[in-house]
Amino acid sequence: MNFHVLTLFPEMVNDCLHTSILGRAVLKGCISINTVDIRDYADNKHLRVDDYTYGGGAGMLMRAQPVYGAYEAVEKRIGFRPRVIYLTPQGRVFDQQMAKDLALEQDLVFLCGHYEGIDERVLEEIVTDEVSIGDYVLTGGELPAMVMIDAIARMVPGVLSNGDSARTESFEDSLLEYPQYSRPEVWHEKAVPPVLLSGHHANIEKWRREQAVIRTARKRPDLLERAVLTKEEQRLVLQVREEGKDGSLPDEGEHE
Ligand code: 6GU
Repeated sequence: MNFHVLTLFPEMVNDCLHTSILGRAVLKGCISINTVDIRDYADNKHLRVDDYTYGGGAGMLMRAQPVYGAYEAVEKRIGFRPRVIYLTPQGRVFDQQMAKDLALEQDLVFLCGHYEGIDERVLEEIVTDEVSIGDYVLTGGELPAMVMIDAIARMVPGVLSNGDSARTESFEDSLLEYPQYSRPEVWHEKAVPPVLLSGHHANIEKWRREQAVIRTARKRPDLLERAVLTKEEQRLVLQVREEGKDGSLPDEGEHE
């Protein structure tokens, strides 16, 4: 998978995305990160990328010309019109399903805006998807682009070393992940749940699934609308709802 990022801050994006797991994925050839400096495509001798807005009002806008130039450079390089994702709080809110779907593309272009936005006319010509990462306002599209690239890249085959770890965590089956423990067996007088030391794999799987259901019911009950639960699991959810009614915090351990 090739990620192309059109940005005024290529070093910010490059440094971040060549670190840790994504850096290793680049070295392995599973993904590539191609940052394109929009300023390199400005056609005026001062390399200006921003300008005032027609009609007045506060703030500057990114000019259409250098943004289009940066886009054309990518199109020429890959030889077809790719999906272009514009990062904006006005877009559809990003989620795990979108990350999975986008991971199937060969090339993805991320357009990072700054100032008060980008001239509408270039957006009309090149943007195929508008995406937000949540209901709050950021200063630019770089952080959202990096958030999306991280989430998408880890769904690309070969990026995660353990083939399983992409499947068995939070949001799989619309459930949060179960609690996990490592050594020592007792820490600050808290013991690891005994079932995890039993070596009985069927019981361990059953316990983990129950914990995932309980956690989701407690922390993110909204996710359960999309989860497929057995009758027994639905009873667990009802139990958690009852616990919450007296205003006390439910005890994590009581369903072991
Ligand atoms: Cl994608 N961009 C900006 N600038 N702010 C945001 C956002 C995106 N998503 C949430 N806030």
